[in-house]
Parts: sequence; C-alpha cells; structure tokens
Amino acid sequence: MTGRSVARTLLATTLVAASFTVAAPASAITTTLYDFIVTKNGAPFFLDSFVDGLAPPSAPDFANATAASYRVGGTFPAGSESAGQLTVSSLNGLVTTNALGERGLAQRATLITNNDPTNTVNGLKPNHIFTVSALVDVASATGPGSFGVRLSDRQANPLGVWSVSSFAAVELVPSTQVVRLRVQDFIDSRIDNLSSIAVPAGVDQVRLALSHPTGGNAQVFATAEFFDDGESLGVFNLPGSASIFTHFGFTRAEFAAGETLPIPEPETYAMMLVGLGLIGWQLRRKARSARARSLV
Ligand SMILES: [Ca+2]
Ligand SMILES: [Ca+2]
Repeated sequence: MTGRSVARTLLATTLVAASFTVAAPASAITTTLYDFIVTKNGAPFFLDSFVDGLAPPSAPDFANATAASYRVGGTFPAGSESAGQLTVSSLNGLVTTNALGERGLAQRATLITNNDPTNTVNGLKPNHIFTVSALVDVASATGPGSFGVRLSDRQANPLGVWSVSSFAAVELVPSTQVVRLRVQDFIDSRIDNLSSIAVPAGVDQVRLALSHPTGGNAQVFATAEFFDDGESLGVFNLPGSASIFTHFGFTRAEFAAGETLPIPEPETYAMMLVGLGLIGWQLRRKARSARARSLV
C-alpha cells in the first residue's frame, strides 16, 4: 500500500464510521398493526388484514378485485407479517427529513391509487368521501417517535422522483401516550400539531382513522377508537381538522412508523471534521503532485 492509498483507506473508514454514527438510531419506534382499511363513498375500497404472510409491498386486491400494491419506504423484512399482524419498526426505515428539515427514520407503506387529478372516478380525490384507518397495538408500541395513518400529497419533482408535499396524519405517540392530529407541509416548511387526546388507562388497542366526509372541500378529520380487552371505549374525535389536497388534486393513504434522529453528538462532528481535514490534505497533496507533474 502506498502512503496515498493508506490515507484514502483511512479517510474512507473515517467517513463510513462517521456516517454510521449519524444514522444509527438510539432506539426505534415499534408496534403491531392488525389491519389497514380504506372505505370510499360508503363502500369497501381496500382491506389488508395481514393474513397471507407476504409483507408490503405485497398487498391483497382492492375490493373490486383489481390487483393492489404498496410503495414502501424502508423495508418490511421477511417475517414481519404473520398470522394477521404486521410489525412496523422505524429500525427498518428509510432515512428521511421531515417538513422542518430534521433527519429521521421512517418505515412506511403507501397504497398506490390513481394520481391523475383530472380523473374524478378512481383513487382518492377531492370529490370523494373516504376514510382510512388502522388498528394498532398500543400495548406493544414503544420507542421515540410515532406511528401514524396518513394521507399524503406528492408531486413529481424535476428529477422524476416523487416527493411529498404534505401529510395529514393521526398518530399514536407511545412515549407520551397520546393520539395527535398533525400536518406536515413540505412546501411551506411547517409542522402543525393541531390537537391531541390522551390514551385512557388500560387501553390495549386503538383504531386511528382519518376521514374526508364531505366531497368538494379539503377538510380531513381524525378519530381514535380505544379498546380495552377487545371492548370499545367509544370513538373519540380529535379537535380541529387538517387540510389535504392543498397542493395537488389527489391523495394517497399510508401508514408509517417514524422517529426523528438525534442531532449528531459533538464527537461525531469532530470525526466528520477529521474526515474533511483528510480530504483537504489529500486535495492539497493532489494539487501539489499535479503541479509537480506539469513541471516535467
Ligand atoms: Ca400480505
Ligand atoms: Ca387492558
């Protein structure tokens, strides 16, 4: 190994170590999902009860027998779907940024539906009445961050990659035992926590639901139905409403487990600076040897 390749290996190792230190979560938000349901115009539209052992992106057919699939962020490893349950964990998530630009990890599954705003028949559009919900295990939910059912607006950016423009979400936050209604707007760089309600003591499961009950407007409402030993304690409305269709004329239903990653520790910055210093040293060396060569 030449001195330069040793330096390059050292540099690569340092940068890899630094990036691992930044990305590694202290812990993860984990819970279990029993179903994911979309109803539209008063009829079943989609129901996944996680019974065939094939985790997302695999999905059962739509209610009209058309094949369905999810777009997944992160991965759902083999074995995450079993016997009517899907394990969700931000540990298997994708590194993302939220609407405020904070880094996070999110494991999500978005049900692929029609995204043509001029098509007013298919998909989930402003003229449709629909509800999306998921039955979630409160008892097993742990970790920082939240698990949520969301409606998203997305657009194709100039790179041809679909980027999110906003989320309306109803989320379980295990660390504080609340359910909250939250909007993330990636175009206006805003996160608004609109309201929250406490999870009653003894509750084992919650059905998180978002509904768009009036065709023609943008308002979405959230409810939480709590269950104790399989018995419903009732459906609770979260105060306020979120807006969807703010930027585009369609939405898609999804579920996600997400956490914000901690800001890197000072020693991580120190390692990154060491890495940057090595790059600078290498560039200067290169420049010197290039000058030396040009003299020959
Ligand atoms: Ca399945
Ligand atoms: Ca109980």
